[in-house]
Amino acid sequence: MTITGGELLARCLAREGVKFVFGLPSPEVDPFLAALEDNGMRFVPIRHEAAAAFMAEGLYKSTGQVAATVTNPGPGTANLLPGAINARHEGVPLVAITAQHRLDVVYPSPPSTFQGQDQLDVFRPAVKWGAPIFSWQRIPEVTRMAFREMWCGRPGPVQLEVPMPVMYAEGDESLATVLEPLAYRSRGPQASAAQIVEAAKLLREARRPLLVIGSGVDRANAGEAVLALAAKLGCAVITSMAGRSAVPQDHAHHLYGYGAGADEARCEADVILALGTRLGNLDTPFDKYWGDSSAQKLFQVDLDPRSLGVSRPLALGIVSELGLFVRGLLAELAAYPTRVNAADDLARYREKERSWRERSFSTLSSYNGPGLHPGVVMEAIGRTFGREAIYVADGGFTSLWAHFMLPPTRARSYLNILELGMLGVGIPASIGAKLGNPEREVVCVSGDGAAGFHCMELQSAAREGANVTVVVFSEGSWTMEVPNEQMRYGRTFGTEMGPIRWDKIAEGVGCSGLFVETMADLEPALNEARSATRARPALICVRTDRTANMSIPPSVGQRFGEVYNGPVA
Ligand SMILES: Cc1ncc(C[n+]2csc(CCOP(=O)(O)OP(=O)(O)O)c2C)c(N)n1
Ligand SMILES: [Mg+2]
Repeated sequence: MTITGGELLARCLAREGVKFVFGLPSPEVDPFLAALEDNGMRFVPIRHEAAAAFMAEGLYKSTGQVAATVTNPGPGTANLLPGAINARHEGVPLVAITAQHRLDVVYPSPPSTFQGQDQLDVFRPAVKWGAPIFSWQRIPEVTRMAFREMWCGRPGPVQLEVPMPVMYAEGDESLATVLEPLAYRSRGPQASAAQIVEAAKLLREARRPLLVIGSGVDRANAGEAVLALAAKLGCAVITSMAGRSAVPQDHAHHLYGYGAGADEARCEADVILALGTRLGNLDTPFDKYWGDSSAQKLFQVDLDPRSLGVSRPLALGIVSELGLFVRGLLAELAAYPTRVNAADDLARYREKERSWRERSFSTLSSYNGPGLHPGVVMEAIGRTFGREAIYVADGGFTSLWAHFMLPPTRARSYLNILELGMLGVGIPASIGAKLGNPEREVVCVSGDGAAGFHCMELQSAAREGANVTVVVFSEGSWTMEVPNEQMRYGRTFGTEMGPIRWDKIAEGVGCSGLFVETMADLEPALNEARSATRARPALICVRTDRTANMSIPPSVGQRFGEVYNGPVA
C-alpha cells in the first residue's frame, strides 16, 4: 500500500510518543494533518503560532511528553520563531515542522516568491538542529536525526522543514522503516561506577553537605530520590526559582533559595552537590550568598556538559541523567550510616528561614487596602485550589508573589518563565498542561501585562475543552518596570497600560468571566470559577493594587537588582 509523506511523518512522530500537534492548517501540510487522528495524535489549532510552542512547553513541563508544532511557509513559521527561542532557553523538546513551498521556488527563493523565505537560516540560532526533508524516502531517517539531536544534552527544539511535494509524495509503506526510539538512540548519559564512588566519598567526608537542585530535577522527575538522599545525608535541599516544584516546598529538608536560611546553609557548606541547575543569574551565584569558593567543594551533575562549572568553580563535574545518578548514589551510600549530626544545622537554617519569612511578609496579614494585595490574592488562590493543582505563573512582580505564596505542589506542577523570562507564555502553557492532565485542575496566575500577549488562546482553550482557570492581576500597569524608572528619573514612562476588563474578553471567547474588586468577593469568585471549569475555562479579573504589587521583600528586591547589575558589596 502507498502512503503519503504526511502519513509517514505522522507515523514517525507517533512512534516517538507524540500525542499533540499544535499549529494551523494550510495546504502545504494537509496530508500530515489528515493522518494525525489515525495515528493517535490530536491536532490543536492555535490563534498565534508562538502559542503553539508555549502549549507544547506546558505539556512537556507537566508530563514529560514531547509535542510537535506545524506552521505554514512564511508568516506562520515566522510567528513561531519566538516560541522556538523560548523553548531553546527553557530546555523544552519540540519538533517544529515548518512547511515549505515546492522545490523550484526555494533555496534560494527568488524575490517573486509569495510567502517565500529560507526558514532554515531564520531558525538556525533558535533551534538545536534543523534540516530539510527533500524526499519521501528520507522522512524516517531525518526525523530520527531530529529526535537524536533533540535529546542530546539539554533538550530543546528541532526543526524539520518539509516542502509541500514531499508531504504529498506517495511511496510504498513497506519501504519505510519506522524504528522504535531505542533502536537508534541511547537512554541518556549515565555516570560511571567510579564517578558515583567518588561522589559518595565527597559527600560522606563532608562536614556540612548541601543539595542545590534546579528544574532539571523536576524534568527528570527525580525529586523523591533527591529527598531520600537529603534524608540519608541529614542535609538541606535548596530549590532554584525555576525548580520550585522539584520537591515540595514545605518538606522538612527544604530551604527557600532566596531566604536567609538558604544563604547561611550555602555559606557554611563545605560540599555542595548541584543537580540539574546551571547556577544561573537568578541564583545570584556570588560568594556573598554562596560562601568562599576556595573553601568549598562544588560538584555538579547535569544532562549536559555545557551546564557544568558555568558560574562557580567545580571540584567535580559529572554528566548524567539525574534519576539514575541519585539512585546510584543512594545505593552506594546504603552501606554507610545515615548522618544524624547534621540535624542541628538543618533546624537552625529552617528557623532562620521561618523568621525571615515572618519579617518579609508580616504586613500581608494586616493589609487592608486600598485595593487588593497580590500576595493576599495568591494566598487565597492557593487555599482554594490546594496543593494538588498545577500552577502556571506569568508576569513580573505578580509571578514573584506566586512564587512566594502559592502552596507547595506535586512534582512538575509549578510552571514558570524563569529561563528566558518571556511574558505571555502562561496562558498557552496552562492550556498545554491541561491537555496533558485533563483530570487535574490547572490554574494560571498572570500579570495584566503578560496576559495580553496570548489571551486569544482562551478561545482555543474553550474550543478544545481545556478548562483552565486564569486569574489576571489587573492593575493596569507593567509594574515591574516602575521601580527603576522611579529611582533613576523620578517618574515613569510606558508602564501605564490602562484598565482592561479581562473577564469580558474571556466571556467574548467562550469562557466564564468573573470580576473581583473586594476581598470579600474573592473566595466566592474562586469557588465559582472552580465549578465553572466543569463546563468551560474561567477567567477572574482581580483588581489588584499596584503599590502593593511593588512591595516585595527588600532582600529579594536587592537580589533582583544584583541579577541585573552584579553583586553589591
Ligand atoms: C515578552 C517580554 N517583553 C518584555 C519583558 C520585560 N518585562 C519584564 S517584567 C515586565 C512587566 C510585567 O508586567 P505584568 O505582567 O503586568 O506583571 P507586573 O510586574 O505588573 O506584576 C516587563 C515588560 C519580558 N520579560 N518579556
Ligand atoms: Mg501588571
